[in-house]
Amino acid sequence: MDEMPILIERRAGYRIVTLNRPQRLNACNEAMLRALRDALSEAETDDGCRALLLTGAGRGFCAGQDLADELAKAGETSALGGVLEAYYNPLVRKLRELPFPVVAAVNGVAAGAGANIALACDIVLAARSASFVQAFAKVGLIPDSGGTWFLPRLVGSARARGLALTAEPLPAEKAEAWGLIWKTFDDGALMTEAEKLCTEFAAAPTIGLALTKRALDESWGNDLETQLDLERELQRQASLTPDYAEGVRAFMEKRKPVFGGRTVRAKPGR
Ligand code: T3D
Repeated sequence: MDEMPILIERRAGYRIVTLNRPQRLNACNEAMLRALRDALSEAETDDGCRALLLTGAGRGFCAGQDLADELAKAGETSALGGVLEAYYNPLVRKLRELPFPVVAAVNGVAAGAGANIALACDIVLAARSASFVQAFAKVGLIPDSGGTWFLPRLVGSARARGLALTAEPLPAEKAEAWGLIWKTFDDGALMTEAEKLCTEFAAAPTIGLALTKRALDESWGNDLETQLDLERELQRQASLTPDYAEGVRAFMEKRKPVFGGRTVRAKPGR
């Protein structure tokens, strides 16, 4: 029987999703893409899930599309557009929209769509031995899965073009120095640090974090006036959550706040 293409571990307040085709550096075949889609949807509908950790089994994070899979067949002009429409684009959208932080723990090479799936996560942590490769140029494709959107925004035009046009691997520490990712850790410490962060997120004011994700994402398309209006509206929503009341109360009482997360609902508008 085939191995499960992804593994899901349920922890207190968060889930770990592990891409699990280590013999192919966790390259995505159709079964994996479907399983990943279902895992994200399940996490979204579980109010007890307040963070998600995405990582890879073995020595790689994800080598992008499995080039040996039916999905990658060349020669049919509409085929790859259809694959993006059916799988990769919804995946990237979902990662951005999930109502809690998504942490990528990039344990090894992240190539092609695998690199850009990592960049679609809210926080990218990487092992010192990991690297990011916009491998598309080597096989005659363009960076997809949001690559052409994330790269220039994260590292600027010159570096985005260099990475995309040469497919040169970017080592994790340089990726951190360039602002492509959040932090790098020694290989042996990566998962401990990633889980520590998810544990913190699992006790955080989740609705406030979800609204923060939205404000940051929408800022790319907004001028300052529009963004100020958006901040006013989202802050109004945040201030109506019991977690805001608890945060202020806990501060005044000089104690640690106990946030309800996603199970708390905003009071009616005012
Ligand atoms: O449908 C569509 O195609 C549209 C969507 C496209 C999105 C994309 O992601 S296109 C880009 C696809 N990915 C790539 O082009 C990356 C291909 N892989 C590599 O360039 C290298 O493997 C790496 C730079 C990632 C790592 O190199 P290295 O030397 O550490 O490992 P390796 O020996 O190349 O790979 C190990 C094994 O994994 C090897 O299998 P083997 O020889 O031991 O049986 C290799 O063939 C396999 N593998 C790695 N990447 C893929 C793969 N098999 C299938 N597809 C892969 N993408």
